[in-house]
Amino acid sequence: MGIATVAIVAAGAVSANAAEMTLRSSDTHPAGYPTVVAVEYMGEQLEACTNGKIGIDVYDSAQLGEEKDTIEQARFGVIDLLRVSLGPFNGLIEETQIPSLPYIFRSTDHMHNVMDGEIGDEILAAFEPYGLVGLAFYDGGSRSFYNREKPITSMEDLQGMKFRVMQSDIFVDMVNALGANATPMPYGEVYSSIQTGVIDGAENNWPSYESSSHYDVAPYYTLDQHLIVPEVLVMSKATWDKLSAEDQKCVRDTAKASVAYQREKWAEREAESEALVRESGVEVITDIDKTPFIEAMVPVYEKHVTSEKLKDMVKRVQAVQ
Ligand code: GTR
Repeated sequence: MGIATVAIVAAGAVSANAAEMTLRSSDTHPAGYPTVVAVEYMGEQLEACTNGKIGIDVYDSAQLGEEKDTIEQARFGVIDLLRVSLGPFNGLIEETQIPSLPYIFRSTDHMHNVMDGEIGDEILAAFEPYGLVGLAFYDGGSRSFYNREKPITSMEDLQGMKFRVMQSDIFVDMVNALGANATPMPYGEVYSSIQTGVIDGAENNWPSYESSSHYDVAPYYTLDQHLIVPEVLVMSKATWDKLSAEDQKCVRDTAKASVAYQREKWAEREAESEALVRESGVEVITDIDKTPFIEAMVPVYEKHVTSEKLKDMVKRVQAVQ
C-alpha cells in the first residue's frame, strides 16, 4: 500500500476532514442549525490557523449523547469540544446560574453586553476547575412556553400544567413558582413525552421549537420570554493540555471569531423558524403581561442566589446597560 492510500484509508476511518488531529465536537441539534454551522465554521478557521494541523468534526443530532452525558464525557476527555446550553451546567458550576435566571436579561442586547464583557469572561474562566476550558457564548434566543392543550394567556392558565424543563433546579423552581409542574428530562425525550401526554408541553426558542418538530405536537406557543440563556462552547481540559501554546491561541481566537458568525446565522434562522411555524397554523400568543411572571420569580432568586459572589454578580449584571 502506498503512502497516499494509507492516508486516505486512515482519514476515511476517523474523520471526514484531512487535518492531522481532528477534534470531536458534540451538539444536540441537527445539521444546519446555527450552533452546528458555527462550530463547523470554527473548524475551517482552526485548520487555517494551525496550517492544516487541527480540524473539527461536529457530531450533530445528539449522536454522542444527551447534553448532561456529553458534559461528563467532555470532562474526562472522551469528547473534545462541546456546544450546550448553560442550563445543564447549573448544578456543577455556580457562575453559570446567573445567565440562567429567569428575566435576568432585559433584552438580547443586554445579554450580549454582559456576556461579551468581564462577567462573561469570569463565567468562562469558572469552567477550568471542572476539567473544561470555556471558549465562547452563542445566542440561544429567548425561551417561551408551548403546549398541546390550550392557548395560555396568563399565569392562571398555567396552573397545574406539566412542563418539561432542562435538567437544572433553577428551571424546575421557575416552573413550579408559576403554579405549573416541572419535569426535568433530556431534550431527545420531549417530543414523544408531549405526544403521549406524559407532559403537556415544554419551553424553548423558535429554532428549537421548529427543528425538534415540537410545534407539531404542541401547537400553542405563548411568548412570555422567561429566559434568555446563552449557549456555551467548551473544550475538554484533557484535550487542551495536549495542545501547544500556539495551537491553544488558535483555538481561543477561532472560537471567538465564530461568535459573530453564529449570531448572524441565529438571526436568520430565528426568522425562518418563526415563519415556518406560523405558516403551519400554530397559535402564537403575543399579548401577555409579563409583570406577574417576573414577580413570581422573587423566591427563585432568593433560593438560588445565595452566596455573596452570586448576589454581587446579579447586581453587576443588572447594572450593565
Ligand atoms: C435548546 C438549546 C440546547 C438544549 C435544548 C433543551 O434551545 O440550544 O442546547 O439545551 O434547548 O431544551 O434541552
